[in-house]
Amino acid sequence: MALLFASAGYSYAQEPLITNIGNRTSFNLNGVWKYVVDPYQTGYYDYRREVRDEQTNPSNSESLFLGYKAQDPSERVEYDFDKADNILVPRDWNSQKEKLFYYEGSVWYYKTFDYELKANNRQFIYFGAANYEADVYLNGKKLGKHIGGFTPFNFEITGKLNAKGNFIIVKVDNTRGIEKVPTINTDWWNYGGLTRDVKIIEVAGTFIRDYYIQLSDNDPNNIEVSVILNGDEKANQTVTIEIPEANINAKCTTDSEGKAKTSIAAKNLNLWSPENPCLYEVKLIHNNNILTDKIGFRTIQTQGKEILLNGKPVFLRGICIHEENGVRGGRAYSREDANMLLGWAKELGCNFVRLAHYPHNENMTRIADELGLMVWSEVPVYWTIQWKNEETFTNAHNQLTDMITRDKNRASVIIWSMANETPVSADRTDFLMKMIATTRQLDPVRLVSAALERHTKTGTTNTHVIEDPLQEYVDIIAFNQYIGWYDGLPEKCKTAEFEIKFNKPVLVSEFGGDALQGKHGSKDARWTEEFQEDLYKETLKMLDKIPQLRGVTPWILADFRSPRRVLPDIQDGWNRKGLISETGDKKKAFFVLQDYYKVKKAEYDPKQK
Ligand code: GCB
Repeated sequence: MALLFASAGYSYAQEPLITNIGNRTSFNLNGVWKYVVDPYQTGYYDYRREVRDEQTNPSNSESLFLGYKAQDPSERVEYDFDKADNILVPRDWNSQKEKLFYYEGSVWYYKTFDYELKANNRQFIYFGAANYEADVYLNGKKLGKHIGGFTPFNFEITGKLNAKGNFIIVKVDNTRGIEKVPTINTDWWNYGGLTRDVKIIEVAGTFIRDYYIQLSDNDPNNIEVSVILNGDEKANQTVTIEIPEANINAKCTTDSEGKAKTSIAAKNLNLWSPENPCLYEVKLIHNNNILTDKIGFRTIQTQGKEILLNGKPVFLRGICIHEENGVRGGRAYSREDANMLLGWAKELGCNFVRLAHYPHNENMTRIADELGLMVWSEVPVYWTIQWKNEETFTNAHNQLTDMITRDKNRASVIIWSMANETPVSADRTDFLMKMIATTRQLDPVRLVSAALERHTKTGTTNTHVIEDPLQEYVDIIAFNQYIGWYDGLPEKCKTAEFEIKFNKPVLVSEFGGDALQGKHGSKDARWTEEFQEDLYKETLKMLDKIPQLRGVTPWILADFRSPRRVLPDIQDGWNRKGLISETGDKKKAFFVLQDYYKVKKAEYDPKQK
C-alpha cells in the first residue's frame, strides 16, 4: 500500500509536518500577544519595496521582525511592541477588535517567553493555522513562510532558543488574491490571525514524526502500520506498537530513511461506528519515548449505489458546518466550540457532517471521533480558482496533503473532498484529477468526492442532470442544488426530476434557503421560518426520489457571517441559511430535518444489525 508521507518539494518548501501534536510534550504559546496593524507592510518592505528580511543589514528603525528596542534616546525606532495593544491567540482578529472587523491586510504578532532547555532534545514551533500567510521570526531571525489559512505547519528551532528573553514575531496577512486558494470570491468571512494553537513541541533527538495506523484495505482483521522517524539515528530503529485493549504488541524496524511498515493481524476488533464510537488507546514506543493516540478502526467502501460502513449500508444523515461560533462571534477554535457545533449536529440526529469549505481545526475531527460522527473534509478549492496557474495548484495540493497528513488516523473522516462548485472546463478537470491522484496515493482507503453542480437538462424545464466528467472518477457523486431558493420556489420541487447516470452513491451536498430566526409569515414569504420549513419539506420529498440517494448535508447548521449578504434587517452581514441562528435558537426547518433523520435512521438501522 502506498503510504502517507508526502514531501511537498515545491517553491515555498515546507518542513514535514509533525502529527498528533496534542499528545506530545509541549510549551504553550497561546494567550496574550502584542499586535501591530501594518496595512502598508512598512515593517516588511522598505520604501523601494525591497523585502527587509532579505537585506544584509535591515534597518532597526522599521524592520518590525527584528523586535528591536531603542538603546539610546537619540535612536529612531518607529515601533514598540511593548507599548502595543494586546490580542488573544488562538482567535481571529476581526471578532476581537472592532477596528479590525473588516480588515484585510498585515498584522504583526509578538510574544516574549523564557524556555527551560533540556539537553539533547529538539524543539519545533507549531502553528495550528494562520490565515492566510504567515512569516515567522524567532529572536529576530526568519524561520520561514507558510501559505494557506487552514492547515498546520511547523519549523525546527533547535539551537535557536535562549533560556531567557525569547521573542517570536509573526506577520499574518489575510489579503485575498485572485491566484490564491480560496480566491477573492467566497461566501464566508475572511477571518485573519493566528486562529489556532501555537506551541513549542519538545522531542528527542530522533523521534516519531508521523504514523499511519488504520485497517488495511478495508480488512477488519488487519491493521496496517507505518511509522516515520526523524533525526540522525532514524535508520535501523525498532518501534513498538501497543494496543493493549486489543492485545496487540508488535514491532517494526526502520529503513535507511527512517520509515517502517508492518501489518498486524487483529481479531474481533470492536469496530468504530456512529452507534459505537469505540477508540482504542494506541502506544508508539521508540527508545522509551511513548507517543499515545486514540484510534478507531472501521472500514468504509462503496458498492454500486451503497456506502458500506463496516460492510453494512449507511445513509449519511448530515449537515454542513462552517468553522464559526456565531454565538460568541468569530472562528471556532476550541474544544468547547467543537462540542457546541457537533453537539447541535448530534441533536439534529446526524451521523455525518460536512466540514465546509476548508480543513477545520483538529478538535473537530477528534471530537467527531469521540461523538461518533462521520466526516467529509475538504480543501478551499472553491468556485473560480486559477486552474492554469502552477502556483495555485501547488498551493491547493499542499493544503490537500497537509489535511490528509494531519487527519489520516481519524476514524471519523470517511471522505476527502477536492472542491466545491467549480466550473467545468478541461483545465479545471485536469487540476482536480491531479488532486484525486494524490489523494488516492496518500490514502487508498478513504472515499473521494467533490461538491459538483447540477444543470437543467437541455430541452426540459425541470429535469436535472450532472454534466461533469469528474463524476466518473469520484466514489460518491455529490452535488449542491438550490431548487426552490435560487431556482424558482419550493413548489418547483414537486415536479423536479433528477437523471443520474452512474450506479454510485449520491450525496446532495447542499440545499437550503435563508430565514431570519423569529421572522414568521406565510410559507410563500421569503426570509420567514415558514418558507425555509416548507423548502426543507419539499426538497426532502424531491430528493428521496433519487434511487441512488445515500445522504444529504443541507446548507447549513448555523447562520454565518458573510460580506456578500447585505440585505438590511434580514441578513445584515449574515448568510441566514442556518437551521440555528447566531443567538443559538433553532428555526422551524431544524425540526423538519430532525424528523426526516428519525425516519432514515429507522430505515437503515436494521441493516446495521
Ligand atoms: C453555495 C456555496 C456555499 C454558499 C451557499 C449559499 O452553493 O457552496 O458556500 O454559502 O451556496 O448560501 O448561497
